[in-house]
Amino acid sequence: MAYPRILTIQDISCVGQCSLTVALPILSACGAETCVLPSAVLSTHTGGFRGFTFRDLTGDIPAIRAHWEKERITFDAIYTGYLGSTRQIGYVADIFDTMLAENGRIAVDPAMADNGRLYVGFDDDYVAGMRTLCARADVILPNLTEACLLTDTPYRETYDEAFVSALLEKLAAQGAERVALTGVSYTPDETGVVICEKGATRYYRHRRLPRIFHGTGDIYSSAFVGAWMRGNDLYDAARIAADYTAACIACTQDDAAHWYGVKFETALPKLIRALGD
Ligand code: PXL
Repeated sequence: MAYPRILTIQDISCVGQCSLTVALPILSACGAETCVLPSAVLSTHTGGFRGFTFRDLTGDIPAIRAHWEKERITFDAIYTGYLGSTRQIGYVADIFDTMLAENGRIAVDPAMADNGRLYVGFDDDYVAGMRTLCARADVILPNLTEACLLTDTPYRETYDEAFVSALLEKLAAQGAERVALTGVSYTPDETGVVICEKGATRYYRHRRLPRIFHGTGDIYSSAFVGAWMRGNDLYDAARIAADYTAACIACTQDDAAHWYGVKFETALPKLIRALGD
């Protein structure tokens, strides 16, 4: 689509290079009109900072949605990430029901866990709510931990292709027929994304960089949605997003002081070049 209007729903972590502070610039760089619905405002993200503030914006959402409906605003895509509460998930489902343009697309990044653990503040009810949202999406963008939680599968550090296939089958049975599963690594030097579309899977693998950074899932998902809405198929969107995320890590990994996120801004020209005209 030439100039899609995308709504992204996720938090504002004022400091930390994740969620809306990366989604907005990345989607804009992909050439999309980007509208935002902040799910919560935090002073920083929750991964490594102590004493962060958290203002849940769940209560504001119905009036915002109602105003948009009155103005007859619709979106070509709705892309959700980290949400403010379990109750908010129901409001996001209302937005799916009422604010999507004809043939509009839904992308859900369950953004609730990594490295085998739920993020601080989330619980089983949130996971159950996220399951219902994923069932409604045209594509979901979980990492391996989130896919395990969504399917009630014990998380494993080491696994094989059969384990990943079983996860994808369970997700499909729960209604998620298109999945870009991130952080899938069968060898120590490589990692990648498995793209599953109605039972057919493809693997895009790339070099694994030595440091793990916060916010890279959001960077990946934002670039994925931006590339997908420009007309790339799921595999090409995953490839473009994975290469961009790796470039963001590469330009940050030697700076020990920059521990809380990646310098995604400096790699934006690479993303724009990869997208082409
Ligand atoms: O990157 C995911 C994310 C988004 N928003 C907040 C977070 C996290 C991960 O910890 O804490 C507030």
